[in-house]
Amino acid sequence: MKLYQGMGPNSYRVRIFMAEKGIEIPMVDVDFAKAEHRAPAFLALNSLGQIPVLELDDGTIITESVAICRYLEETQREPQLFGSDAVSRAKVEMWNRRAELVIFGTIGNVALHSDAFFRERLTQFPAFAETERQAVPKKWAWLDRELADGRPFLAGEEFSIADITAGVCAWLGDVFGMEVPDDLAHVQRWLERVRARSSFEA
Ligand SMILES: N[C@@H](CCC(=O)N[C@@H](CS)C(=O)NCC(=O)O)C(=O)O
Repeated sequence: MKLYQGMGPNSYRVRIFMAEKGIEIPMVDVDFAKAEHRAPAFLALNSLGQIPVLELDDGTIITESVAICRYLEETQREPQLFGSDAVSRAKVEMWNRRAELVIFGTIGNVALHSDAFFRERLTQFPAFAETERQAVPKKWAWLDRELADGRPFLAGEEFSIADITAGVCAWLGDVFGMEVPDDLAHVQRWLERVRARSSFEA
């Protein structure tokens, strides 16, 4: 088994997930600067030309960070990062989706519509990037209101993949100059808790 990975939030999500589980597998670094993700050999692995990609020993290819994490969860149950019973699994799914759709999507749109790296991938609308940039603090404020109930992690009492996704959103925000506002005490407390985990150094 090996993981094709490199720069960016999605590879980071999978590396954190693996670190939480103590999984170590060979990694192949894909260098965007050398356009390795556009090389025919890589496109044969992932026709979208994106990382991360997990290649199993029998040649099976799994793309999409959450799908990769789900595979790893199935093959190594502990610690359980997708929930442990019907309710917690649903809550983790719910919060991972919310972190992706509400926060990741908004920060991602800023990057997609303003960063030179994506210029060839899509028609950029800088005004849309600016609107989305202004929306980011509101998304974190929404999360702050949610976390006001005092739960330690997004989906409840246990750390999960939803915290990995949202924690990586905070990291991505830092990279693009959209830090989590200081006055959001609940999100700041959660972020401190999550960032203190050694897995976030992955
Ligand atoms: N939905 C995919 C997104 C993967 C993705 O967008 N990866 C980025 C790096 S974080 C990438 O490879 N970008 C290169 C490109 O889009 O050209 C996932 O969750 O893994």
